[in-house]
Amino acid sequence: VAPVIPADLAGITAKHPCYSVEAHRKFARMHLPVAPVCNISCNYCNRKYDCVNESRPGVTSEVLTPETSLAKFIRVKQEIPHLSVVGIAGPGDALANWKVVKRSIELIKDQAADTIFCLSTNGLLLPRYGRDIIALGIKHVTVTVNCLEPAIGAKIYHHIYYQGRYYAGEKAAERLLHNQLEGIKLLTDHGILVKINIVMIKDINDGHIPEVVKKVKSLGALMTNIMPLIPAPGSVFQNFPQTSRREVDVMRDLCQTDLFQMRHCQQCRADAIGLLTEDRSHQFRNPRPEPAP
Ligand code: CLF
Ligand code: SF4
Repeated sequence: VAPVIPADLAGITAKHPCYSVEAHRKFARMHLPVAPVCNISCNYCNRKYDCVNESRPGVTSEVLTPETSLAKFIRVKQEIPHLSVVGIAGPGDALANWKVVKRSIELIKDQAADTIFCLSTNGLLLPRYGRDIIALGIKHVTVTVNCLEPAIGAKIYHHIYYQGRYYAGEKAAERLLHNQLEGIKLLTDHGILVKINIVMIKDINDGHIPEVVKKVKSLGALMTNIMPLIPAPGSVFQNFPQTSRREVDVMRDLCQTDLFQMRHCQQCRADAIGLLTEDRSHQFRNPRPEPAP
């Protein structure tokens, strides 16, 4: 099953290295690590690392402001002309840091209107900010949906902070899952191309993933990206087994009869830069100050 891209978004999506297999060898993406705060607590996350919903456990990225984001974008664009996408994927949640994320996007858009912007989120605040995302002209959004049932969610999420309140256990999962599904529908109803990331965790959600895929398909999602759990040291799941490549492939094969499966994800860092297959973020970190005259 191939993803069905509406004609008006086919051109830009053909240049998006995550949404298009062909594009990932030709076009680069740049992540802006402008989102340090997170509003939920996933059991596979260790806050010393970037958001695991979209990254492999690594050393936390530097955090940028809107102004330093613009300066970094200009530097990267000069060095990497085939840069097509600016994405926000942490180190926390894009929507839990919405003001900074929005300002960063606006500043870059003013300089380079042809940039494709892309967001990754846990989805808790999608009902609140979905309309702002649409108004900002963002067409590509990734939501991590690991399950549909609060009983399973309570094993994956420790707690959430929502509208000034702390929720734990099934109550937390129920609110999160509800907002994720409502948010996905809001976005797809407005033509946003929604990709769903799913972290495959053995004996927790693995048997349930085909149902998740069917559900997000019914809400209009374009594709799912089933990713292996990589147990992060210091996380609740640190001693869980890493999901093998083979197990993930078997699940993707099973689910592809329903929905297109992304198979080239590199689980990149929140400050990744370059082609998906060659991260050049180290080249652009902490620029050396100009030598004194
Ligand atoms: Fe970044 Fe994510 Fe946008 Fe891509 S990454 S915000 S959709 S521009 Fe891509 Fe990296 Fe996999 Fe993400 S390979 S972790 S899927
Ligand atoms: Fe960590 Fe990302 Fe989950 Fe937040 S959404 S707790 S940053 S994995």
